[in-house]
Amino acid sequence: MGFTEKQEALVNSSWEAFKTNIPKHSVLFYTSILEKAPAAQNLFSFLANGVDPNNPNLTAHAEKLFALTRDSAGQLRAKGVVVADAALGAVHAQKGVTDPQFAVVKEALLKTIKEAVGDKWSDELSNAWETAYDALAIAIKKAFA
Ligand code: HEM
Ligand code: ISQ
Repeated sequence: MGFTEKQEALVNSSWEAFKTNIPKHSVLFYTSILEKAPAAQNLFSFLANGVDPNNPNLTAHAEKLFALTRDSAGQLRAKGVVVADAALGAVHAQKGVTDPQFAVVKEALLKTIKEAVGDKWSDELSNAWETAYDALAIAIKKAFA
């Protein structure tokens, strides 16, 4: 079975939960990434001063990544496939982003969603985000060529 309406609804409702406190959730997101991949601090200009929730650049980048993953769930449900902007592929190709880095960001995203939704968390919810993220990551990597 393809990506279902229910999965899309789970992603959309938890995206709303994420948005209720973007600074807080962004801190967990970046902290989780840096725990597993300390070198990521040098990749992102907006982490130069550490994980500062008052840095609007930091929260805007996190919000963008979550928003694109949420859009990816919508594309999956509507069309069964995710297409990424060529520009998105180009940025990551230029930075030489690797599969292990995609995995680190995914784990941090799932952990953050878990915090954001609290007792609404379920395996089904987590799987829906994971599926949307994986499809988006594949789309970004395709644009690498
Ligand atoms: C830039 C999204 C995965 C590293 C960007 C940008 C977007 C984006 C939209 C453009 C600038 C911005 O608005 O942030 C995504 C999405 C991902 C993903 C949706 C996963 C599905 C990764 C991974 C890494 C990475 C795994 C490596 C750890 C970067 C870097 C930039 C960037 C270094 C340039 C940042 C800068 O301008 O300082 N990404 N990204 N991205 N991304 Fe990603
Ligand atoms: C990857 N690409 C763009 C923005 C990001 C923000 C936080 C973590 C990873 C990211």
